[in-house]
Amino acid sequence: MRLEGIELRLVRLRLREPFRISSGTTHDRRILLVRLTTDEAVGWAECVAGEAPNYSYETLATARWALTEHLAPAVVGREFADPAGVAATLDEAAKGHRMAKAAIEMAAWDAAARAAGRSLAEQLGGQKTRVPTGVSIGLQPSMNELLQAIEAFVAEGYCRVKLKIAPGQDVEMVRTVREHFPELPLTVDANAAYGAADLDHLAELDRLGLLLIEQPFPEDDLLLHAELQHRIETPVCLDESATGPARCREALALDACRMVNIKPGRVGGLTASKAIHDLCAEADVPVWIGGMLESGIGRAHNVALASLPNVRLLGDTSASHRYWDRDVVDPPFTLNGDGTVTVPQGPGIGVEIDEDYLDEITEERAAFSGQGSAGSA
Ligand code: NPG
Repeated sequence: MRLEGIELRLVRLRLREPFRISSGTTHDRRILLVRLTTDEAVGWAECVAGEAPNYSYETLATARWALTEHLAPAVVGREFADPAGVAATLDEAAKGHRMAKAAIEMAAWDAAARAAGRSLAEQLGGQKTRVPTGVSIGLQPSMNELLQAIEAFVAEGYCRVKLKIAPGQDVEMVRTVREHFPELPLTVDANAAYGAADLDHLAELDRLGLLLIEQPFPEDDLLLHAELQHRIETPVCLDESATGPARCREALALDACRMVNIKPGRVGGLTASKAIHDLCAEADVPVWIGGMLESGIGRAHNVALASLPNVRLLGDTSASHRYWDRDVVDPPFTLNGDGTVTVPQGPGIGVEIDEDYLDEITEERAAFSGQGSAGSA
């Protein structure tokens, strides 16, 4: 495919409720969307970087800079055999900046699938037509509000709940939740909020029947994750640390985790996601698909990826209504009666982009064409 043009659009979407993790709170999502044109089809994707560098060093501002100055110019006007070729060229153009790269690479996957007349799920090798789905609940102001939130999501049909934890809101909080919901499939996520001094304390979570403990320690500390994993039976799961296939291989070799949360936006796109999926499958390590409060565009990519066979755990691929009053795709993602989300079967990401609504919420746009010129509209 010849990559003819890229349009970047910055949109603002208001979350129905603010989302708080150990390192910060998100109220609105300002999302950079990529619309990529090839000689055969158009593809869409979104950049998952947030406004503050609290989840990762990448932000909306760094992604925009990397996309504008280095990544879009490196691929526009060039011919590629497949999206993996786009990923390789992006890697040659810049180190790091995986969230920025993923936005282009994933749009290339959408375009390639549309050009082939296949769904993105099929193009990726996915087999499931529905994926069971969990929900991630942000830190709540009080125990009561947390219990009520869990109650409401369980009543809606979510089959697994992920709780955010942070120092001061951890073992006791999870124990209370467990007492109220003895059978609920439950996970916890610390977003790297703990250190070596917390090993004994975190080991107490082992008795609470959790499916996994996600990213307790800083991103660059695989050894500390391995130390916790050796002390407990609950699987340790990596998110922030799992930056790509090589890092995942290291983590598995060190027994630093026994499960992996794959977020295509975090690892540079769907090519790297598939590689992580495959190497975990070989090691018999189950994976699941995380979420970054995506619009329906990023959600469609995540749901397609969740249809792969080694995605054996429920992900944070919740329905549109969990996040937005109105999503940017049609139809929006909804929760089926059995707690699943349907994997779109139409070409590419398989949902229509609501361009009228996008126009309403667009703050800025910039275009890159084959002539290498960048212009704003
Ligand atoms: O449902 O998309 C969702 C949110 C899932 O908890 C979730 N995401 O650390 O995994 C995370 C967390 C997150 C959200 C991280 C926003 C960064 C920003």
